[in-house]
Order: sequence, then structure tokens, then C-alpha cells
Amino acid sequence: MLFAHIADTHLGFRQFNLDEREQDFYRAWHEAVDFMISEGVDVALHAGDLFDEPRPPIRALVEAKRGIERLTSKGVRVVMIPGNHDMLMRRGAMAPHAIFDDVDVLTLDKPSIVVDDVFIGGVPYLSKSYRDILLEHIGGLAGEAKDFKCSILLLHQGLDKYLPYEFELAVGELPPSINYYALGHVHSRIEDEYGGGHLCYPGSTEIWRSDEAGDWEKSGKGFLTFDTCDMRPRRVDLSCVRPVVRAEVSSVEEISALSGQVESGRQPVVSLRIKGDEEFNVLYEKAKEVLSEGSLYLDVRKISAPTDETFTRGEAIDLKELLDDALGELAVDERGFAFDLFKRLGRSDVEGAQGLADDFYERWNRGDEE
Ligand SMILES: [Mn+2]
Repeated sequence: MLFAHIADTHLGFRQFNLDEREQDFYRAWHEAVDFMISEGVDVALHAGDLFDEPRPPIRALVEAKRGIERLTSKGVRVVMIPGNHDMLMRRGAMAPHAIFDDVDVLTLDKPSIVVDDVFIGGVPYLSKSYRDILLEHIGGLAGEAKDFKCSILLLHQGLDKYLPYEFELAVGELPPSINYYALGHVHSRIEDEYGGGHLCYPGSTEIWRSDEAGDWEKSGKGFLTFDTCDMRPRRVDLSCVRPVVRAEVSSVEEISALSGQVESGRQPVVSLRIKGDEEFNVLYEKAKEVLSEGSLYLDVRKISAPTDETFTRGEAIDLKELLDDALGELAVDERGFAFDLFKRLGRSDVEGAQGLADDFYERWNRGDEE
């Protein structure tokens, strides 16, 4: 039996508020569906972030539905879990996946299905504040999976090994007995081994943020397939991904040298970082003159030259750690709540933040009852 493992399609995402960028994510999704059909996939697993937000635009719902119907009409069974972008963090909230009749959506209430003797378990995304519940569910599923020769675990979580600044679980906390760990959340392509099985992130299907361009240059974008014979992941590459041209420049010549990259093929997103303070306006004007026409979008930012007082080691700032330091007096659970709240509000998800706060208050109010 042939499986497809896809994740992080982020349908409805509209980078730079451009219609073209919204279309790009639909195009990638449909190309993936085409490949699944032509490869003869029997079961398609989606490991979360089907949509970019818990209340997707109607267009995103329609494109998701079209893709799903194209799969199911060919007899492909579709199994999904909601990711952090798909879910309103509110008790009783329903993921948008619920509107699709022919999809098996794994939830905390219905966390597993069996397809031809293959056990498929899954847990929807849970934030770090719910780690205990997450581990409990994973443990329960691993217990059930033991009765099957072949088992798959779907999760949408960050693991410390791949997302060292923002993870919910350490990789070693996963039960080692699963044959294929079908993960979502990390947007780069990762095929690893764990316990006796394969542990994979297929990555996002389009470049969701410019900092994913490095992985795209190296590994492309796409999804994975695996067969129940050996469970070994094989990459399927998408050809339609919108290119990103990234450069750090400090002279007019360096900008002119980029012009070749925007002239041929599909209009790229150009992500330009201008170094040096004085000439910024001159360089910015030059960039517009040389690169605007050939690019879909010109994203120009100024970066200051590092001084002794700024970071020079190229290490990312760990916001979680900074917040942890600042809130050191609070319990771990409360610090986790503060960070989740910060992330939601950071992307203007006021409703999601409200849901988190309500939920947290409810748990706090119940105190030691449970
Ligand atoms: Mn994602």
C-alpha cells in the first residue's frame, strides 16, 4: 500500500498581500494532488497546517475541497490532523477540516483508524502548555499500535532536534516502536530515523517565509511517499514553487549583478538586505530601477553593520528563553502560556489569544480539582 505524507500547505496564505502569492499556495497543493494521483497513492496523510488560519478564506476552503475531491474520486483515502495554524485554541473549537465529509480527521476523541491492517494514530497540534496531555495521548496510541505489524503516528509538533528554539517535545520522548512518524510543523524537508522507524517532516509545499529559501535552494519543496513494504520515504518534488532570490548587498554593482536572476523564468520574490547606513537610499533606488520589473515583489530591508555591542555570532535570538528569563518567577505552565499568548498576538490573532486566555483561566480557576 502506498502512502503520501504531506504537511504545511498553508492554503489561504497571502504573502505581501499579493493575489499571486495566494495562488502560489493553491498551485502547489494541486500539483501535489496531481502527483499523488499519478503515483497511485492509496492513502494521503496530511500532518497539519492545511490552512494558514483557523478561519480560512472561502477560496482556500474551495481549493482544499477541490483537491480532496480529486483524491477521493480516485479512491485515495485522506487522513488529516489539524496543525497550529488550523486551530482556534479554544475548548470545543472545531477545525475547518470538519466540513469535509470524506476525510478522516484524527482528533483527541477519535485519534486512530486502521486501514488494511495499518494502524494510523494522530494527535492534533497541542501547545507546550498541554505537553502532559500530548504525551499521554501519544503513549496511548503507541500502546494500541503494538498489536499491528505496521504503524504510523501523525503529529504536528516541533521536536528539540529540529526546532531547538521552539519545540514541544524532545525527540527521545516519542515511543520508539512506531514504523513511520509522519510529522508536520517544521517547514524544511527532514528524513530521519528514530527507534526502528522513519521520522520525517515533508516541509511546507511553498516558501512560506523568506528564511525558508535556504532549504528550498538545497532541497526543493514537495512531499513524501512511502510503501508499507519498507516504509522508506521517497521525495516527490514540486516544480511550481515561486523562486526567491536572496542577497545581502552593499554596492550598486552587486545590485546590478542580480539583474540576470530576475530576467528569466517565473518572476521571483526578491528579498534584499542592504548593508551600510549612508548609501541606503541610493542603493534602494538602484534596486527598484534594476529589479522591480523582473520580480513579483521586491522586499528591501536595511541591516545595520554589526558592532561590538550587537550579536556577531549569527545566533538566532531565542524569544522563548528571553521570556523565560523575564518571567522566571512564574511556574513553567504559566510561562508556556505567556509564550503561546505572545506568539498568537504577534500575528494579530486576538481571537486565538482570547481563547487561550479563557482556557488558561478556566484551568487555573479549577485549581487542584484535577
Ligand atoms: Mn506550518
